[in-house]
Order: sequence, then structure tokens, then C-alpha cells
Amino acid sequence: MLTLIVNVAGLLLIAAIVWWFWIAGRSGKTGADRTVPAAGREILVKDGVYEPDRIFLPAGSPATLKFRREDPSPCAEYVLFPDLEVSAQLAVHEVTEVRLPAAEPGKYPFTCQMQMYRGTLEVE
Ligand SMILES: [Cu+2]
Repeated sequence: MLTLIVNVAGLLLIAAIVWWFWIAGRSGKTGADRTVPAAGREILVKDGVYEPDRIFLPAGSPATLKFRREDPSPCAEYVLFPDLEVSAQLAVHEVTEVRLPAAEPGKYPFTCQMQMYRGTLEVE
């Protein structure tokens, strides 16, 4: 009887893990909230991506973006907006505010210093 309970508990645990990594993980990366942030939302830097990786800002006024770096790898240390001549060093497990100047409408890519993390700022 005890063996049966242990086996059932093991199966439930496996099901929970599968659900967590597969279904929860996938829906988190494909939903609209990955591409369209609410104003003032933090941009998560983790596992090789910025999330969200498309940021929309109104044209003609300076803005501040908040990056939360949860990836300790050196790859994620800097975020660069080359077209805006902005770069910032991100501290691990902290939120770093990155100030952007007023910009013309257009698309401005942002990346880590090795261009492995990629995102797009859309000014409209
Ligand atoms: Cu990198």
C-alpha cells in the first residue's frame, strides 16, 4: 500500500514538472505580454532573452526603462542601444534604470554587448 502511494506521488510530481516546464513555460513565451509591455513594466533579462523583447514608446519624449537582470552570465552584463548612443551596466538580481533620450519614430534594436540578447525598441 505504501509503495502504491509513493508511486502515485511520484507520477503526480512528474506531471507537475512536465506541466511547469512545458505548458507554463511555453505559454509564457508566446503570449502577447512578451511583445507588448504595459508602461513602466520591468524588462526581464534571463535565459538568453529580454522579456518582453519588443518595447513600445511614444516619440518625442525621454523615457526610462527598467531592466531586471536575473542572468549572472557575463553575456548579460551590458545592454546597448547603439542608435541612441545609450549603454548601461546591469547589476545581477537588481533593477537598473536606463534613461533614453527623446527619439524619432522608428525601430531601434537593443542588445547585450555580444549581441546574443536581442530586442527592439519601437518608437511611434
Ligand atoms: Cu551577450
